[in-house]
Amino acid sequence: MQQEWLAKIQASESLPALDELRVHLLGKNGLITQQLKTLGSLSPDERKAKGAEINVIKDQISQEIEQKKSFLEDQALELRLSSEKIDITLPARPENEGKIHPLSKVIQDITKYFGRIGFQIFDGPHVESQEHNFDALNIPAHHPARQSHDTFYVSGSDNILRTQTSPVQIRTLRGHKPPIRFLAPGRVFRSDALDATHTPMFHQLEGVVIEEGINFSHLKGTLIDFCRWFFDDASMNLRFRPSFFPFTEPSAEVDISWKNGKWLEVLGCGMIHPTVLQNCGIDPSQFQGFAFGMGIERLAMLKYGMNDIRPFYEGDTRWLDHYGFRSAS
Ligand code: 2NM
Repeated sequence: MQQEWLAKIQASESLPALDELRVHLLGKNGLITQQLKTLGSLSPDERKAKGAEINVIKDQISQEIEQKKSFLEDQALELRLSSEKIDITLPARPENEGKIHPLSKVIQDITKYFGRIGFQIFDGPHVESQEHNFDALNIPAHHPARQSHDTFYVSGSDNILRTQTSPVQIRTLRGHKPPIRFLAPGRVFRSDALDATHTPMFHQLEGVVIEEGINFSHLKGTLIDFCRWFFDDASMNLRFRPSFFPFTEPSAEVDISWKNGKWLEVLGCGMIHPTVLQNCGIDPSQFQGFAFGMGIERLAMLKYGMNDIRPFYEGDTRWLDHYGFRSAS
């Protein structure tokens, strides 16, 4: 019988068939189990001899079943592996792919450039105190920028929506000892006229360098090289035009010479006013610095040839599909 069952185990062709055999032989009511049950009626000597004999057979059958089982399992796996393989040379099905928004792309590019030359990035709240947004920046109470037609006031408090990202500079400079270089990109809010180039919320990116011995040539070199990199034109001409900001002295606006030979303003900058440094606990006789600021939407529109700012915030995926970018690079 033992030879007969071993042959059947060998011959079984599937895991369920093998399991059926196992139950038939070794299960609760299996043939071998039944044989073991007959031992009770034998004399002690016979029981010992027969018991040993049956157990040897049982072990052999069990072992044989286990071996066959792992053989059949391997076979099943091989079959799956060969039947489920895919042809990776087939072209991918067209999928809807998300795009990087032009604002994100411009911020990524600018932070990449300045990141390489040691600038950190800082952030701050959109709802600000007037002290951070105006007073500390040397913008006095009577200054036009402070009048309500420009500024959004938060009702029930003296707070406002920040009109520029410079309050981030104030917070950062009060919390960190110079030397320091950093950028503050983010949303700003102004109650402007609504048209193709103005919305009540837009994005700015400002940068600050404060170190011992920083002067206007550092500012010029940095911003000229940045503009040439950003607009991908190594021989681009730039013009620094004298200007005024309450928080910088001297101040300048930077124009780039555009395709049609026209000058286009792209950023504002200047040497940080000693009063602003003092307001942040920095001694202007030891540390000097420059700062600059630019409008992200304006840069994006110039670089990518767009003429309307409003679709930036409409969330129309057809627009994003056209103007968006495939990945951060
Ligand atoms: C600009 C133009 C010129 C500026 C100044 C500062 C601070 F806080 F450091 F004084 N932050 N940003 C600045 C200077 C911004 O934007 C057109």
